[in-house]
Amino acid sequence: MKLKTTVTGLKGIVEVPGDKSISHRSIMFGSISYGETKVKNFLRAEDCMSTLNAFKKLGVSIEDDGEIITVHGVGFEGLKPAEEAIDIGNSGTSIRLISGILAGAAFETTMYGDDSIAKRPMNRVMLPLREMGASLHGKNDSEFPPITVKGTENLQPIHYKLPVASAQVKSAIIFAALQAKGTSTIEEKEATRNHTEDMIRQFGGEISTEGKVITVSGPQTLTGQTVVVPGDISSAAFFLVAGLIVPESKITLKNVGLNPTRTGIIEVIQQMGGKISIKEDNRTDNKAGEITVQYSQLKGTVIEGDIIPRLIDELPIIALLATQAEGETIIRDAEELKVKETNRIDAVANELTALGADITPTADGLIIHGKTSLHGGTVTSYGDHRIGMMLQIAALLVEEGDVELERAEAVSVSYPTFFDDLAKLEVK
Ligand code: SPQ
Repeated sequence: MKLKTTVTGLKGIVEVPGDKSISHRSIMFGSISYGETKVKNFLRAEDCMSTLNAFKKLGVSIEDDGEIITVHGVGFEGLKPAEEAIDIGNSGTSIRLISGILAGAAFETTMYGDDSIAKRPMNRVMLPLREMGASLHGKNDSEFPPITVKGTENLQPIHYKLPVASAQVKSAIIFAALQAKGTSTIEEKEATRNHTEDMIRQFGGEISTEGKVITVSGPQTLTGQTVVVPGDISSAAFFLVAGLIVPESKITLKNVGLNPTRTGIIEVIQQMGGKISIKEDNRTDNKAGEITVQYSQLKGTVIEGDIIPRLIDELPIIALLATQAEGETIIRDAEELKVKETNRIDAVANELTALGADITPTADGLIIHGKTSLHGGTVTSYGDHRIGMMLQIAALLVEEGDVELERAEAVSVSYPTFFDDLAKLEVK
């Protein structure tokens, strides 16, 4: 696909679609609760549809009237064996969290996905879930999908120290712990997104967090709710950066989720001297608000430590931001980027270098020197939605030559209307 290039003065308002992490969990919590759950502003992107279709295969009735999704919850006990293996497409969140849910179901389920999913590590969830009594194995006894989960109605509680900072691993264990008889404790390496914990409380359950230790007792019974999904800050991030680096721009993002476990990018923008203002909307249950950014003179920074999980999915677009900042930006402690939809350290370094950036991959991050001007070329998303969207924002700065993006269709994994929303913004 030929990307839009040579843009100045991007202006307007974008309402980004619903949060991917919360949309997945709304279907999961709706299914394992009793009674009806209504989901408003559900993200109808490929990843979340994978979760929705997985629960249909597990015997849950789910309707979509085009506006509201209604999930007729069956409780953990009401899930039924799927007639065939479940395709979860490109979605790491689906395969890992559903493993935790199925750890308590006394039947066998196989889940598989695309070429990227076939390379995502699963030991991180398989080891603790086995310790709780479930049986899980990957392809040819490896840790890689397809994976088969055979749960047990006799799950044991666990005391587990997470070896990686991962909301997916934490959530898988929490879903299993909700079904185990007794109290489990989970110690995080660093605090990660807490949507699972928030939604347990919203659905009438109990869970407590003290520092990095989460305590949850089982078995618990949850009750269906209405979930209003806020806009996804990880999708908004592409327009935040576009507004900051395209000369003469001013963009407002409406209804963006502002859960503090997700807002690391806002702090980095402020640290780099970006012009950003936030108006919180106190009328909604989920913390959300309006964010406005303007073209800014930026300076390099260091991004490391406990902020990393709070912006992990934004690092590719933050790397582009850093190419337009004066001086050096160092990203450290981000080795988790290597096990996302693609190796995002290498993908970002290769593709931005191909467009003229000065960027060096390291074992746990990137070193970027700015400010650089970008030129045309042929680049690839590697089938990774966030790499594809980052490259389109990079292309906006290209004044000489075309930018051809291979595998552009990947953006539909999280943001099917991304190119349309960009096209709606006024340009000078
Ligand atoms: O679902 P998937 O494929 O893992 O998606 C990604 C993404 O960029 O959209 C990661 F590649 O988001 C993860 C995120 O990185 C979504 C997520 C969640 O909803 O719990 C948690 C993070 O993953 P992890 O492994 O750090 O827990």
